[in-house]
Amino acid sequence: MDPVFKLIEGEKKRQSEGLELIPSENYVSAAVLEAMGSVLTNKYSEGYPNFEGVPGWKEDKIATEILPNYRYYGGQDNIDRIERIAIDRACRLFHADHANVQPHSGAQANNAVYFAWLEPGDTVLGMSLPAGGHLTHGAPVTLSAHIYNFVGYGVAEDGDIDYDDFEKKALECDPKIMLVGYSAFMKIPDFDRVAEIRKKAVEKFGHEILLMADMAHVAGLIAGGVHPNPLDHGFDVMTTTTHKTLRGPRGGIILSKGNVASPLKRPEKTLANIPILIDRAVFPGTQGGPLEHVIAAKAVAFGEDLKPEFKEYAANIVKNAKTLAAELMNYGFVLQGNGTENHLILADVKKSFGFDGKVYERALDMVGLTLNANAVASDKGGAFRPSGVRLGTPAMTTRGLGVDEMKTLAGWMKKVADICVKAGNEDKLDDYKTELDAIREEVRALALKFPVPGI
Ligand code: DSN
Repeated sequence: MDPVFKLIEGEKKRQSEGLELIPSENYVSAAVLEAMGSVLTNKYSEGYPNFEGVPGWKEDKIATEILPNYRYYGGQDNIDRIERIAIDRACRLFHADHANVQPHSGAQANNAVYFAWLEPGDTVLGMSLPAGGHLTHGAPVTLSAHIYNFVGYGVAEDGDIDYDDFEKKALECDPKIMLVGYSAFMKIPDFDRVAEIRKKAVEKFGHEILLMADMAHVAGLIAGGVHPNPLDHGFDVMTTTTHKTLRGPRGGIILSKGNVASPLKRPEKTLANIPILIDRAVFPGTQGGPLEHVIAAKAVAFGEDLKPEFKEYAANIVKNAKTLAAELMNYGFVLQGNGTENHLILADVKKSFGFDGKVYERALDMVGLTLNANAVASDKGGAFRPSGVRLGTPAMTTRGLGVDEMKTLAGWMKKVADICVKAGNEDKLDDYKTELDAIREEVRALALKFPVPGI
């Protein structure tokens, strides 16, 4: 047997016997796995299906409707229908006029929006990386930061967006895009306030400004109705990954408001035409052949996200996160923002206990609890020795863990923190192997009671 398959078995065991606390990870259903591992991976389909009738396209027309398309290869009958189902379901989930379901990832989705709307040198106002923004929101190491000018806004003492700073910068830097999005932020953004700031900036600078939301972390909460939807609050575009709270395959999508039409003709660069500009920017602008097996898996996941039980799942994610945050604070963990309003928790372990996030990440790995070391606001530790850890509840909630288990989990996290205080650094953790192994066995026993879907 190819050793790769042995390693896949090893990964199944790791996932089954441990608990996933990384807030950007989740477990897909067996149906999503099946669509992703299908023969659709054999097909080339550069271009797009015809958008006529989407959204609201009736899936029961699958067998009869004739579907002209904008593709560069033949043999697209099934592919076109699958992609139309994915587009229609994505539009319904997020109240969008159009969805591009082809981005291979969230980074590809963001880069396509920039390419659709900006000229080289144009300015984007986005959350800075140390404040919780994403690499693609302007980190100097990225391609987009080489092409465009990014101005970063920060978070205030309470962990929320510093809206005064946002407004001041918006009225100074002449942005072409104002971007709300993040990778480590636990408040609910005030989308209306940002829309108001856009109005002022448009009045001042006299040109259209694109309002963009990167909701990769909370898209599932939006779909589940427990988080506001930026597209309902004046935003033009929303990007997201599909594998986090949305619980689909790894990938990205772009939702937008505006005119939906053939991507073959270059439209005027206006906000009204943003869906067409985005389609052209994804293909051929920044990507080649779409991954239709992944698009099929996105469609299946969106079908699951539209079901009533997904609303319950989204509500439970938040309930679990709030419980876990409260328990951790009782144990002396200092949390950025003093808790959470979504699925994500950022703990400043340096301030709480004196060790850094990397030591804690390593120690928790040893007991089967997986999270990631993460910078906190105004971190002095740098990217490799950050002061905090980031964790969240989407994956555990999928497995069915509830508030009782969150309390148990917080207890284990405190015990591991006490061991880290004694050990001081990673090299000394092995001296406490007996204590760590005892916790590992408890974690394994609990994890096995809550099976991973699809395994
Ligand atoms: N890597 C993702 C996260 O963990 O937030 C963002 O791309």
